[in-house]
Amino acid sequence: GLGEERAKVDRMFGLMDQFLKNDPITLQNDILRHVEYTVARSRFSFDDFEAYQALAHSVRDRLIERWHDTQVHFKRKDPKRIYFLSLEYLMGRFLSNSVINLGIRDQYADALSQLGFEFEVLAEQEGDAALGNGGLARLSACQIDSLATLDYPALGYGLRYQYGLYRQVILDGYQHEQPYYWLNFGNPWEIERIHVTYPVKFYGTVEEEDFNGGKRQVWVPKETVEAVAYDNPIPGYGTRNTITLRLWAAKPSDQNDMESYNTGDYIDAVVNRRTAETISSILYPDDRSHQGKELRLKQQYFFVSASLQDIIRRFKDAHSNFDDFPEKVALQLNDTHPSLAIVEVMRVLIDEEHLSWSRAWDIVCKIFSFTTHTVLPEGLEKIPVDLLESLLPRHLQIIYDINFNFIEKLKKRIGLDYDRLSRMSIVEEGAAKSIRMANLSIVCSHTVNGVSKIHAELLKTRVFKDFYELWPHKFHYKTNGVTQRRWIVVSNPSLCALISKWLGTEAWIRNLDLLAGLQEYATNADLHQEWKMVRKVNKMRLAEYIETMSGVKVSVDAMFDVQIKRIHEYKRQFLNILGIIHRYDCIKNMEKNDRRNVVPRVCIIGGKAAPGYEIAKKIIKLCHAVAEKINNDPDVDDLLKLVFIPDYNVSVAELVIPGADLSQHISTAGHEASGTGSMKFLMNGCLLLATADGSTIEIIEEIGADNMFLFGAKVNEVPVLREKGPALKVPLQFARVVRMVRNGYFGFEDYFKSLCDSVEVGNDFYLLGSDFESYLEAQAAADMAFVDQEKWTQMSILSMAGSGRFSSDRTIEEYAEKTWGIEPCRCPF
Ligand code: GPK
Repeated sequence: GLGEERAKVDRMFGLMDQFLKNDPITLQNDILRHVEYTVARSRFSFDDFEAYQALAHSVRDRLIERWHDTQVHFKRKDPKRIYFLSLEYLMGRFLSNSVINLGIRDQYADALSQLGFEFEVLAEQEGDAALGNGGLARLSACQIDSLATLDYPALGYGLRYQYGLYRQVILDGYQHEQPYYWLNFGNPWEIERIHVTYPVKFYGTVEEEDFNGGKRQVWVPKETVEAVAYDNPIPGYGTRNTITLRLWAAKPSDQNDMESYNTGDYIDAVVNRRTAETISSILYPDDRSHQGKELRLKQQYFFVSASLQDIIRRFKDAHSNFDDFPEKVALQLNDTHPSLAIVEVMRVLIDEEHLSWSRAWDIVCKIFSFTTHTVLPEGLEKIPVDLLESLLPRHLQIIYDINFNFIEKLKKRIGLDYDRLSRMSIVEEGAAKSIRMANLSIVCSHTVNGVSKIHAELLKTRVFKDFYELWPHKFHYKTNGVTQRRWIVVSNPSLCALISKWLGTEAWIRNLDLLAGLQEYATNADLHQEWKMVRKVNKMRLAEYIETMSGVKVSVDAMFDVQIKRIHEYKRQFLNILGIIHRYDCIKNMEKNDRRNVVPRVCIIGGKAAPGYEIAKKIIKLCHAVAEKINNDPDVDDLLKLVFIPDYNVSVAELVIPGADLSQHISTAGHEASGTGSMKFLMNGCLLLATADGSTIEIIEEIGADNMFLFGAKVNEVPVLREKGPALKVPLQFARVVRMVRNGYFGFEDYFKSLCDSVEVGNDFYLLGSDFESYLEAQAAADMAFVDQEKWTQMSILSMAGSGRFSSDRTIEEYAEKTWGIEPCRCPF
């Protein structure tokens, strides 16, 4: 029986030891064995890529071992688990991160060098896992790393897109998108679980049927697709715990086409089966705007249905009463993308498990928490009712019922305030009726989290004001963080060594608050010297990359000024470029002698524009047009360079961030929910030039305004400035640089016209004009500070030393304790 089974597992657990050894000889044999038998190349002749593959398989074996142990341990302890539901993960490369978290990087480096290979060179053979767009997706990846490191019983669910985020190719300065079929060369970091599959159903009708003397609604679906699990083991750092990121792939189901096979349409039937695979084949490349497309809705439901079947199956393995569900299961909704999960839980509990509505509703209200990542209205998802009706008719009914109950209760609370009732309704009436996924998520979740303090304020006072007034207790925030494992240890090994040396410990890798211990050395001359050395080496590496990518030679003595992130009007890359034009214009109009006083700059911009986002694409083209002019102007020479880094992604970030002196986070105040790039720069000792927006406001609290270059309108000033409309004061310099673009100084005047129009007085929604003067002042202050290298180095050290709060470990601990109610479950040994 069960007791015997348990005793057997206990016995095996007692005997268990690390099976695979990690000394260099074992590792070498292991790599060669994989060259010969897994990669199927001769062990006497293989290239760097094949060496990478073999190496990756050797690491994979070690991941699998710990992953098995962790799963067995979780199963025995049966703790409450957190299920993290996200449609996007930007994991980047796995190799370096894995061996570092496993604690065997140096052993591998030794083993490889004896075979004549360099670890770093092989690591670069790996392509990024880019299953997401921007900050939201990278946040999921950082949080997964923290969940593993902090020993939480967590499981991340996602989709295994075959086409990841498109590759950005620049032709004549214009962005082109190329499909990124990333699985072309195999993926050693995943384990295909051919037996972990679930049917997912779509379309059909809802029928009424007799049940227990009454009536009930049943869904009779028409189409079935199979979901297959692909497990990606995620190792924690400094722990044996290795958790699962389970990504679903769609496969044709045999349940569909029994009939058509008999009609003689064999070929058509087989061809049709293949359309099932399209459900999980492509990542939508727009970050935030989602225009009610059927395929997108199919993806969302496919994801939700497979994940919930898996979660419920695991629950039922050990429990028989659904009233215990909230004690064992916490579901985290990463934005509204997975919010159909709410409806699906209701449907399964009522229609399949035969719970009453009120029992099911009780359970739902205890298990979901929701994090929102934006304040922009276009970021709030809406699903057209007619789409839902045809694809998921029973779900639509359930949404209507949830909404009916909600509105009835609401009327009792607030009376017949129809404006407010209609604002809060889950269903948006109008020509095209739609479902407001944010409203659904708020109504059904016990907690709504923002991603920074100011973001939560804006949610409470503007975006979700009505809901906040109704349920103030639901609204919280957990300021975002990033993982120091990837953003310092993996990407900046020399800084990592320096920190450990000066702190006398590596404990900061699991407890980033310890970085504050470096504050006392902020003026130490020896530290300054080592610090500058580390930074210079990183800048040289970046300079080399820039030269290969763009052909532009840059001097490492110049200030490296970086803005890398998705291209968006609210992030104001255009403001940056206009500032660069101003700088160029100043240099051109200077006496030759005065040019000696100019602080040399290398301006670096990188980021992708959504394929349909016209203005964002024009910003990319403008960057290239301006760069062409500046970089070829002998008057300017080394005083100013502008480079656009193509195809920005996680591994490009790992290279660029450690080499940056200054980084820009210059969104119009009140628009960046948090921003996480700034945290990565901070950890690497890069100074920030920023507006008081998102998490920057909290960074100021940690490192002090003196150690950064702040500018621009504050959150509360923005609406006041917008009110002024055409009466808004704009500096002459701003008008001048915009005119240069408009009049064709950089060519392409027709193409740039609409871009220029978007910042004309009266039209300048993101307030580039009114922030311009203060932006230039902040830039001038940065120049001044850079001239005094001791001062700069001190600010740089203090930036890094003040970054402890921005570890995703801190964020995840807050979620675990305050929102999810889960505890660590550490695998022994
Ligand atoms: C927010 F709404 C969205 C979105 O669709 N995609 C995305 O990347 C970002 N985000 C915010 O823009 C950032 O401010 C924030 O730091 C990040 O999500 C993570 O919370």
